[in-house]
Amino acid sequence: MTTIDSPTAVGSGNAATDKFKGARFTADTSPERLSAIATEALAGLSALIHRHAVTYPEYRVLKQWLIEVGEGGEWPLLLDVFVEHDIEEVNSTRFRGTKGSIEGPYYVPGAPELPAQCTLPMRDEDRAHTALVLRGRVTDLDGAGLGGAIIELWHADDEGYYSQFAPHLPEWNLRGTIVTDSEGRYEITTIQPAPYQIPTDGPTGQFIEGAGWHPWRPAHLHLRVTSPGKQPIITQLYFAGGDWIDDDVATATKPELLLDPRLDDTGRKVVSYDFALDPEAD
Ligand code: MBD
Ligand code: FE
Repeated sequence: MTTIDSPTAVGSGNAATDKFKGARFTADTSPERLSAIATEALAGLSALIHRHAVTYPEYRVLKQWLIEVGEGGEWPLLLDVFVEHDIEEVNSTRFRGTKGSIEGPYYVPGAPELPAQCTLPMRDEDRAHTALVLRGRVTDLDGAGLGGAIIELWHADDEGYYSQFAPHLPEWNLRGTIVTDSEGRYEITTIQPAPYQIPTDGPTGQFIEGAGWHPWRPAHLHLRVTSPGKQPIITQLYFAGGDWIDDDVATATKPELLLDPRLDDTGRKVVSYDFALDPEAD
Protein backbone atom coordinates (compact mmCIF):
# COMPACT_ATOMS: atom_id res chain seq x y z
CA MET A 1 0.00 0.00 0.00
CA THR A 2 1.10 3.50 -0.79
CA THR A 3 0.69 5.79 2.18
CA ILE A 4 -0.33 9.31 1.37
CA ASP A 5 0.06 12.40 3.56
CA SER A 6 -1.77 15.01 1.53
CA PRO A 7 -4.67 14.87 -0.90
CA THR A 8 -2.73 15.44 -4.11
CA ALA A 9 -3.10 13.80 -7.50
CA VAL A 10 -0.17 11.49 -6.81
CA GLY A 11 -1.67 10.42 -3.49
CA SER A 12 -5.18 9.74 -4.73
CA GLY A 13 -3.86 8.26 -7.97
CA ASN A 14 -1.53 5.80 -6.30
CA ALA A 15 -4.20 4.78 -3.80
CA ALA A 16 -6.61 4.10 -6.69
CA THR A 17 -3.96 2.09 -8.56
CA ASP A 18 -3.08 0.03 -5.45
CA LYS A 19 -6.75 -0.76 -4.79
CA PHE A 20 -7.34 -1.79 -8.40
CA LYS A 21 -4.24 -3.98 -8.53
CA GLY A 22 -5.41 -5.84 -5.43
CA ALA A 23 -7.96 -7.72 -7.55
CA ARG A 24 -6.78 -9.86 -10.47
CA PHE A 25 -9.08 -9.45 -13.45
CA THR A 26 -9.43 -11.78 -16.42
CA ALA A 27 -11.52 -11.70 -19.62
CA ASP A 28 -12.25 -14.56 -21.99
CA THR A 29 -11.10 -12.68 -25.10
CA SER A 30 -10.10 -14.94 -27.98
CA PRO A 31 -6.84 -14.31 -29.89
CA GLU A 32 -8.97 -13.41 -32.95
CA ARG A 33 -10.96 -10.80 -31.03
CA LEU A 34 -7.84 -9.38 -29.39
CA SER A 35 -6.16 -9.14 -32.78
CA ALA A 36 -9.18 -7.44 -34.36
CA ILE A 37 -9.48 -4.83 -31.58
CA ALA A 38 -5.74 -4.17 -31.43
CA THR A 39 -5.50 -3.87 -35.22
CA GLU A 40 -8.25 -1.22 -35.24
CA ALA A 41 -6.71 0.64 -32.30
CA LEU A 42 -3.35 0.82 -34.07
CA ALA A 43 -5.00 1.78 -37.37
CA GLY A 44 -6.78 4.66 -35.61
CA LEU A 45 -3.49 5.83 -34.13
CA SER A 46 -1.73 5.47 -37.48
CA ALA A 47 -4.42 7.51 -39.24
CA LEU A 48 -4.22 10.40 -36.78
CA ILE A 49 -0.42 10.45 -36.86
CA HIS A 50 -0.54 10.83 -40.64
CA ARG A 51 -3.45 13.30 -40.62
CA HIS A 52 -1.77 15.60 -38.08
CA ALA A 53 1.84 14.84 -39.13
CA VAL A 54 2.75 14.24 -35.47
CA THR A 55 6.34 15.41 -34.84
CA TYR A 56 9.23 13.69 -33.04
CA PRO A 57 9.11 16.20 -30.13
CA GLU A 58 5.38 15.49 -29.77
CA TYR A 59 6.03 11.75 -29.85
CA ARG A 60 8.68 12.02 -27.11
CA VAL A 61 6.45 14.22 -24.96
CA LEU A 62 3.66 11.64 -25.33
CA LYS A 63 6.02 8.84 -24.29
CA GLN A 64 7.21 10.84 -21.29
CA TRP A 65 3.64 11.73 -20.31
CA LEU A 66 2.46 8.12 -20.50
CA ILE A 67 5.32 7.10 -18.21
CA GLU A 68 4.23 9.83 -15.78
CA VAL A 69 0.60 8.69 -15.87
CA GLY A 70 1.80 5.29 -14.68
CA GLU A 71 4.24 6.63 -12.10
CA GLY A 72 1.56 8.93 -10.68
CA GLY A 73 -0.83 6.00 -10.45
CA GLU A 74 -3.27 7.88 -12.68
CA TRP A 75 -4.27 5.13 -15.13
CA PRO A 76 -7.54 4.49 -13.20
CA LEU A 77 -8.33 8.22 -13.22
CA LEU A 78 -7.43 8.80 -16.87
CA LEU A 79 -9.27 5.72 -18.17
CA ASP A 80 -12.37 6.20 -16.03
CA VAL A 81 -12.65 9.87 -17.03
CA PHE A 82 -12.15 9.47 -20.77
CA VAL A 83 -12.94 5.86 -21.69
CA GLU A 84 -15.30 4.20 -19.19
CA HIS A 85 -18.44 6.02 -20.38
CA ASP A 86 -18.29 4.26 -23.75
CA ILE A 87 -17.72 0.87 -22.13
CA GLU A 88 -20.75 1.49 -19.89
CA GLU A 89 -22.84 2.59 -22.86
CA VAL A 90 -22.21 -0.44 -25.08
CA ASN A 91 -22.74 -2.83 -22.17
CA SER A 92 -26.07 -1.43 -20.93
CA THR A 93 -28.21 -1.50 -24.07
CA ARG A 94 -30.18 -4.61 -23.06
CA PHE A 95 -31.16 -3.32 -19.61
CA ARG A 96 -34.64 -1.91 -18.97
CA GLY A 97 -34.28 -0.81 -15.33
CA THR A 98 -32.53 2.20 -13.81
CA LYS A 99 -29.82 3.65 -16.04
CA GLY A 100 -26.24 2.92 -15.13
CA SER A 101 -23.26 5.25 -15.23
CA ILE A 102 -19.52 4.87 -14.79
CA GLU A 103 -18.02 3.47 -11.58
CA GLY A 104 -15.02 5.79 -11.55
CA PRO A 105 -11.82 5.16 -9.60
CA TYR A 106 -13.05 5.53 -6.00
CA TYR A 107 -15.41 2.61 -5.24
CA VAL A 108 -14.39 0.56 -2.20
CA PRO A 109 -16.38 -2.58 -1.24
CA GLY A 110 -17.14 -3.38 2.39
CA ALA A 111 -18.41 -0.04 3.73
CA PRO A 112 -20.16 -0.29 7.12
CA GLU A 113 -23.61 -1.87 6.92
CA LEU A 114 -26.45 0.51 7.83
CA PRO A 115 -30.21 0.03 8.30
CA ALA A 116 -32.78 1.23 5.74
CA GLN A 117 -33.19 4.53 7.58
CA CYS A 118 -29.70 5.82 8.31
CA THR A 119 -27.12 8.60 8.19
CA LEU A 120 -23.80 8.05 6.40
CA PRO A 121 -20.67 8.20 8.58
CA MET A 122 -19.42 11.79 8.55
CA ARG A 123 -17.31 14.28 10.51
CA ASP A 124 -18.69 17.25 12.44
CA GLU A 125 -17.40 19.59 9.71
CA ASP A 126 -19.31 17.55 7.10
CA ARG A 127 -22.44 17.78 9.24
CA ALA A 128 -22.20 21.58 9.01
CA HIS A 129 -23.02 21.47 5.27
CA THR A 130 -26.49 21.20 3.74
CA ALA A 131 -28.14 17.90 4.69
CA LEU A 132 -29.41 15.76 1.82
CA VAL A 133 -32.07 13.12 2.39
CA LEU A 134 -32.30 10.55 -0.41
CA ARG A 135 -35.18 8.13 -0.09
CA GLY A 136 -37.13 5.72 -2.23
CA ARG A 137 -37.48 2.07 -3.08
CA VAL A 138 -35.52 -0.68 -4.75
CA THR A 139 -37.85 -2.72 -6.98
CA ASP A 140 -37.91 -5.29 -9.77
CA LEU A 141 -38.99 -4.24 -13.28
CA ASP A 142 -42.67 -4.64 -12.30
CA GLY A 143 -42.34 -2.27 -9.35
CA ALA A 144 -42.42 -4.95 -6.64
CA GLY A 145 -40.30 -3.90 -3.64
CA LEU A 146 -37.10 -5.82 -3.00
CA GLY A 147 -36.62 -6.23 0.75
CA GLY A 148 -33.04 -6.72 1.89
CA ALA A 149 -31.61 -5.15 -1.28
CA ILE A 150 -28.18 -3.56 -0.88
CA ILE A 151 -27.39 0.05 -1.74
CA GLU A 152 -23.73 0.97 -1.60
CA LEU A 153 -23.38 4.75 -1.61
CA TRP A 154 -20.13 6.72 -1.81
CA HIS A 155 -19.42 10.35 -2.57
CA ALA A 156 -16.96 13.17 -2.10
CA ASP A 157 -17.11 15.68 0.74
CA ASP A 158 -17.70 19.40 0.30
CA GLU A 159 -14.09 19.88 -0.85
CA GLY A 160 -14.20 17.07 -3.40
CA TYR A 161 -12.24 14.46 -1.41
CA TYR A 162 -13.15 10.76 -1.20
CA SER A 163 -12.32 8.79 1.95
CA GLN A 164 -9.48 6.25 1.45
CA PHE A 165 -8.09 8.47 -1.35
CA ALA A 166 -7.27 11.42 0.88
CA PRO A 167 -5.34 10.75 4.09
CA HIS A 168 -7.05 13.34 6.29
CA LEU A 169 -10.45 11.59 6.17
CA PRO A 170 -11.78 8.80 8.41
CA GLU A 171 -11.72 5.43 6.61
CA TRP A 172 -15.44 5.19 5.75
CA ASN A 173 -16.36 8.88 5.62
CA LEU A 174 -19.43 9.37 3.39
CA ARG A 175 -19.58 5.69 2.47
CA GLY A 176 -22.16 3.13 3.50
CA THR A 177 -23.79 -0.21 2.66
CA ILE A 178 -27.51 0.29 3.22
CA VAL A 179 -30.02 -2.59 3.46
CA THR A 180 -33.59 -1.86 2.33
CA ASP A 181 -36.54 -2.70 4.63
CA SER A 182 -38.96 -5.57 3.94
CA GLU A 183 -40.75 -3.50 1.29
CA GLY A 184 -37.60 -2.32 -0.44
CA ARG A 185 -37.65 1.15 1.09
CA TYR A 186 -34.66 3.22 2.17
CA GLU A 187 -34.00 6.73 3.53
CA ILE A 188 -30.40 7.89 3.67
CA THR A 189 -29.26 11.16 5.20
CA THR A 190 -25.97 12.56 3.95
CA ILE A 191 -24.72 15.97 2.79
CA GLN A 192 -25.04 17.74 -0.54
CA PRO A 193 -21.78 17.01 -2.43
CA ALA A 194 -19.98 19.75 -4.37
CA PRO A 195 -18.81 19.65 -7.99
CA TYR A 196 -15.63 17.59 -8.31
CA GLN A 197 -12.40 18.78 -9.87
CA ILE A 198 -9.95 16.25 -11.33
CA PRO A 199 -6.63 16.73 -9.44
CA THR A 200 -4.80 19.44 -11.40
CA ASP A 201 -1.30 18.67 -10.07
CA GLY A 202 -0.87 15.32 -11.86
CA PRO A 203 -0.40 14.27 -15.50
CA THR A 204 -4.15 13.96 -16.20
CA GLY A 205 -4.76 17.48 -14.90
CA GLN A 206 -1.75 18.86 -16.76
CA PHE A 207 -3.00 17.32 -19.99
CA ILE A 208 -6.52 18.75 -19.49
CA GLU A 209 -5.07 22.20 -18.84
CA GLY A 210 -2.64 21.90 -21.75
CA ALA A 211 -5.50 21.11 -24.12
CA GLY A 212 -7.54 24.05 -22.79
CA TRP A 213 -10.25 21.77 -21.45
CA HIS A 214 -11.83 22.01 -17.98
CA PRO A 215 -11.32 19.47 -15.15
CA TRP A 216 -14.82 19.47 -13.62
CA ARG A 217 -17.47 16.86 -12.95
CA PRO A 218 -20.92 17.93 -11.72
CA ALA A 219 -21.76 17.18 -8.08
CA HIS A 220 -22.67 13.50 -7.90
CA LEU A 221 -23.50 10.52 -5.71
CA HIS A 222 -22.12 7.09 -6.65
CA LEU A 223 -24.32 4.05 -6.07
CA ARG A 224 -24.14 0.30 -6.53
CA VAL A 225 -27.48 -1.46 -6.02
CA THR A 226 -27.85 -5.25 -5.78
CA SER A 227 -30.39 -7.88 -4.81
CA PRO A 228 -30.22 -11.68 -5.18
CA GLY A 229 -31.23 -12.84 -8.67
CA LYS A 230 -30.96 -9.32 -10.06
CA GLN A 231 -28.43 -7.62 -12.28
CA PRO A 232 -26.30 -5.32 -10.06
CA ILE A 233 -26.43 -1.70 -11.16
CA ILE A 234 -23.63 0.82 -10.84
CA THR A 235 -24.79 4.37 -11.37
CA GLN A 236 -24.51 8.01 -10.32
CA LEU A 237 -27.11 10.61 -9.38
CA TYR A 238 -26.72 14.29 -10.22
CA PHE A 239 -28.52 17.54 -9.37
CA ALA A 240 -30.75 19.25 -11.94
CA GLY A 241 -29.51 22.71 -12.84
CA GLY A 242 -26.10 22.16 -11.20
CA ASP A 243 -22.80 23.30 -12.70
CA TRP A 244 -21.18 21.03 -15.30
CA ILE A 245 -24.28 18.83 -15.78
CA ASP A 246 -24.11 19.39 -19.54
CA ASP A 247 -20.32 19.51 -19.69
CA ASP A 248 -19.02 16.68 -17.48
CA VAL A 249 -15.33 16.00 -18.17
CA ALA A 250 -16.15 12.30 -17.75
CA THR A 251 -19.23 12.40 -20.08
CA ALA A 252 -21.21 10.38 -17.52
CA THR A 253 -24.47 12.27 -16.94
CA LYS A 254 -27.86 11.08 -18.25
CA PRO A 255 -31.21 12.90 -18.04
CA GLU A 256 -32.72 9.94 -16.14
CA LEU A 257 -30.16 10.38 -13.37
CA LEU A 258 -30.98 13.97 -12.36
CA LEU A 259 -32.34 14.69 -8.88
CA ASP A 260 -34.34 17.83 -8.13
CA PRO A 261 -34.47 18.05 -4.33
CA ARG A 262 -36.86 20.34 -2.48
CA LEU A 263 -35.93 22.23 0.68
CA ASP A 264 -37.89 21.09 3.72
CA ASP A 265 -38.74 23.44 6.60
CA THR A 266 -35.59 22.42 8.52
CA GLY A 267 -33.29 23.42 5.62
CA ARG A 268 -32.58 19.90 4.44
CA LYS A 269 -32.71 18.94 0.76
CA VAL A 270 -35.09 16.03 0.31
CA VAL A 271 -35.55 13.92 -2.80
CA SER A 272 -36.97 10.54 -3.83
CA TYR A 273 -35.38 8.11 -6.25
CA ASP A 274 -36.45 4.54 -7.01
CA PHE A 275 -34.10 1.91 -8.42
CA ALA A 276 -35.54 -0.78 -10.70
CA LEU A 277 -33.30 -3.82 -11.17
CA ASP A 278 -33.24 -6.06 -14.24
CA PRO A 279 -33.30 -9.82 -13.70
CA GLU A 280 -29.93 -11.56 -13.78
CA ALA A 281 -28.85 -12.76 -17.22
CA ASP A 282 -29.36 -16.50 -17.66
C1 MBD B 1 -14.55 10.95 -9.73
O1 MBD B 1 -15.13 11.30 -8.58
C2 MBD B 1 -15.28 10.31 -10.65
O2 MBD B 1 -16.54 10.02 -10.31
C3 MBD B 1 -14.74 9.93 -11.87
C4 MBD B 1 -15.57 9.22 -12.86
C5 MBD B 1 -13.44 10.25 -12.17
C6 MBD B 1 -12.69 10.92 -11.24
C7 MBD B 1 -13.24 11.27 -10.03
FE1 FE C 1 -16.94 10.55 -8.27
